[in-house]
Amino acid sequence: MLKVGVIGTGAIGQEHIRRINDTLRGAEIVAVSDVHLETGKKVAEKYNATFYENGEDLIRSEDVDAIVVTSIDSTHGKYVLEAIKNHKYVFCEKPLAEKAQECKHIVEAEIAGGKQVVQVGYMRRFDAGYLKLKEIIKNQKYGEPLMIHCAHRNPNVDKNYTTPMEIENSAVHEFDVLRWLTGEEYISAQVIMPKKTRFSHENLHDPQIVLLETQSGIRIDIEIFVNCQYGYDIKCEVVSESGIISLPEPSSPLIRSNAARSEEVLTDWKTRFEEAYNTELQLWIDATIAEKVEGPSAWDGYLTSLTAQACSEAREKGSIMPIQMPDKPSFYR
Ligand code: NAD
Ligand code: ISE
Repeated sequence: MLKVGVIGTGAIGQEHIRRINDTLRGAEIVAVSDVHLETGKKVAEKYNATFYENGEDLIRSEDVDAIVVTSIDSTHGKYVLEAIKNHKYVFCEKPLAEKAQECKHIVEAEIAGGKQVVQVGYMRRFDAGYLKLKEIIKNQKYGEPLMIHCAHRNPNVDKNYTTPMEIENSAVHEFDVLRWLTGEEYISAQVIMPKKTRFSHENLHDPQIVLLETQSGIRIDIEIFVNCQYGYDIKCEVVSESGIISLPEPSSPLIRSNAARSEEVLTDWKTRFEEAYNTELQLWIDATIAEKVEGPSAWDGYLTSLTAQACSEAREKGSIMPIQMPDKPSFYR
C-alpha cells in the first residue's frame, strides 16, 4: 500500500482523500496537513490519519511515501520543491505554481534531482469525452483542425476570485488540454473583455475571452464566464476541414413536463469530472508504485503557466502577446 500524505483539506483535498481511501486501489491516506487547523484535524480524525500543522513536516515524514498537494494555488510551488528535495513522488493540483518563473524553478530542480517525480492535476486529459476528441483528431478522420471554440462556465464564484484568476486558475485547464489535443504549442495570445455581468464584483471582470494561435495556425477562442448562473458547463468544438467535432455533453435524461422539454445541466466540477479525477489519481498511484510519472508533467505545468502569463500580460496591455515556448529538455521526452 502506497502511504499518501495530503496537504490542503479544502474542497478538492477532501474529494481526493475520499477517492484515494474509498474508491481507488493501492493507496491509503496516512497523513494530512492544513493551515486551517480545525478542518485539517477533523479530516485527519475521519480517516484515522496523522495531522501535521506544517506541510513541510508532512513531506519529510518517514511515514509518508508520496504527496498530494491540494492547498491554494500560491502554496503549490514550495510544497512541490520540498517533495523534489526529499525525493518523493508528488501529485500537485493545478496550477503547478502561481507564476511561470516558479514553475521553471520546479522543472530545474526536478532535472537536477535526476528523476521525474511530479504529476500535475490537469485531469481533463483523462475525461472520456476529451479522449474521444483526441482520437478523432489524431486519426484525421475529418482532416486538420482549423478552429476550436471553447467555453468554461461556472455558475458562480466567491469574492476571493479575481480578474487574473479567470486565466490563471480556470482557463489553465483549456490551455493544458488544447496543447494535448492538438499536439501543438501556442504562438500568440490575446484577451478580450466583453461587457461585465452584474453578477460580478469590484475585483472581477467577468466574462473574458481568450484568443490563442497555435504553431500551424489553428485559432482558438475560449469564453471564461464564472458567474453564468445556470450551471457548470464545459464546451469544446473542433472545427475541422470536413467535419465539426464537439465534446460530448454529460448524459442525462430528456424530460418532457409542463409544456417544456428539459435536460439537467451539472452544477460543479466535482460531478462533471468525477471519472476523470478517479482515472488520473489511479494512474498516479500505479505509476508511483512503479516509480514512474505518466500523467501531465512539471514541463506541461510550466508551459501552461507560460501561456497563462502571456494571456495575463495581453489582458493588462490590451495587445496581442507573442508566445515563445522553450524547447523541451530531453529529460521530459
Ligand atoms: P479550498 O479553498 O476549498 O481549499 C484549500 C485549502 O488549502 C484550505 O483548506 C486552506 O486552509 C488550505 N491552505 C491554505 N494555505 C495553506 C498552506 N500554506 N498550507 C496548507 N494548506 C493551506 O480550495 P479548493 O477548491 O479545494 O482548491 C485547492 C486547489 O485545488 C487549488 O489550487 C485549485 O486551483 C485546485 N483545484 C483544482 C480543481 C480541478 O478541477 N483540478 C478543482 C478545484 C480546485
Ligand atoms: C477550479 O479551481 C477548477 O480547477 C475547476 O476545474 C474549474 O472549472 C474552475 O473554474 C476553477 O476555479
